[in-house]
Amino acid sequence: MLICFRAVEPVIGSWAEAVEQETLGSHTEGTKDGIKTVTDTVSDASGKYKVITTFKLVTKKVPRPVAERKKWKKFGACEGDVTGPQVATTFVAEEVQMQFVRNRFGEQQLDAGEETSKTEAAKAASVTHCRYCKSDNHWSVECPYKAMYVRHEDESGGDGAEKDLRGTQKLGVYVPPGARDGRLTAGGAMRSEENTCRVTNLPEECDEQELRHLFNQIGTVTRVFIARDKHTNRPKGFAFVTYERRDLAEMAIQKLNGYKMDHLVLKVEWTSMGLLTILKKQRRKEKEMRILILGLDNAGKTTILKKLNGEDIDTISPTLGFNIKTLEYRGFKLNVWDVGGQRSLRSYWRNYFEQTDGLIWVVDSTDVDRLEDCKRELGILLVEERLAGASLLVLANKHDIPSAISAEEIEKLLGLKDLKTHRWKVFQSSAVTGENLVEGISWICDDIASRIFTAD
Ligand SMILES: Nc1nc2c(ncn2[C@@H]2O[C@H](COP(=O)(O)OP(=O)(O)O)[C@@H](O)[C@H]2O)c(=O)[nH]1
Ligand SMILES: [Mg+2]
Repeated sequence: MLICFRAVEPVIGSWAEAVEQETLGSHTEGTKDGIKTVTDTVSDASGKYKVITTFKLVTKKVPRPVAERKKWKKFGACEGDVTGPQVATTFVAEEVQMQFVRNRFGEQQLDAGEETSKTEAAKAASVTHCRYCKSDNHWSVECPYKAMYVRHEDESGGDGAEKDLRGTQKLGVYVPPGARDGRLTAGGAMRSEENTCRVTNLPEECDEQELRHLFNQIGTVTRVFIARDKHTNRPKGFAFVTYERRDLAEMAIQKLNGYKMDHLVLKVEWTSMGLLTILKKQRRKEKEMRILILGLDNAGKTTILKKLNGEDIDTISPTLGFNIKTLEYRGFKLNVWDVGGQRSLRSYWRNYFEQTDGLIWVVDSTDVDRLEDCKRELGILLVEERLAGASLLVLANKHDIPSAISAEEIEKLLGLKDLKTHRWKVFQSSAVTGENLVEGISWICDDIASRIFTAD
């Protein structure tokens, strides 16, 4: 590797200049004590002069393919040159460290993020997906509920599907797995999560029979399920107990929560991860929307997001990376990304455009001086192909401040009237008072839903 450390006048700033001046006369090279001296005679309009360039020769180990590459035969204008880099056309500068903006899941990352937002981002970027309980934070093999699902799959196997509730053959009629083999009671409540309580802190020695016996003292138990390790088959310390009726489960929670079993104290509570929850969750997933909050820095994006999320808005510092929040609204799951708006971060915005259903553009209604900047940045976004069709909610924010200009004026100044490529609406808002935040979100949800979800 060659490192140039001195150039004698006239200074050749780059290899391009060197090539330009290459109407060279004589050219000599010599190496002494690890220093290579190249002497060229250059002629240009101002006359003829000598350029002496000295190089310190440094030997550096490189991977074999790189070394091999240096031996490749040259082509084109350099066809006659010897192999390896030529001083006239090669300028070795400092090494450039490459930083990848995608992680191993293919998700984009931002190097300027705060540590906390990085963790949040990492969480959000995680695509670990369990095919049993659909949770995002573990793989299928590690699913704590796997045994339960495997059992359901087993139970639903065979010809159960063709039998009706009384167990008789009834071909061509679909019977849900939960209702096969006569497992459904009259009220259809056997599997209902509503009648199920979760028992944790269960001693390892406790088996189904013992647990059923204990819980049967309250009322008829229709199902007991103890979670077991799939390799060792040892109990994992929690179980689900389903009663015939909800009031029995409620009573069990009252009576048996805190019950001493062997050396442990049982915890009995409503289940939060029953099948029904999972099914509901699954269905909700279909109602997921991805919304991006953008705007110039200081517009109030982070404050809006915090306010919507019911968080304290007194401690807000400029967003260096991004905040990701998941909000639940009217059965919709909104994945909202708040990306820093500083000029230096704007080029990163495009990393977040993928699969964006809606864009919330936040404007500081008191910052009239930057409205032109604001209009330009919005204009850049609206021609972005990946944002095509995204619903646009413009929040004319900080409306609680008397100097704020009206939403109509902002609409005019941003030139929204001519916008035909996106469905849009402007709301005057305040992240401090909460004015119109819910109304704005409601509008964007409806607008997105009308485009992307088919009727239930
Ligand atoms: N009065 C008032 N101040 C606001 C409002 N929204 C945000 N702010 C303040 O404006 C500053 C910038 O807010 P921030 O959420 O960090 O803006 P971001 O850069 O767009 O995320 C903070 O000091 C907020 O308290 C608002 O609606 N009214
Ligand atoms: Mg912010």
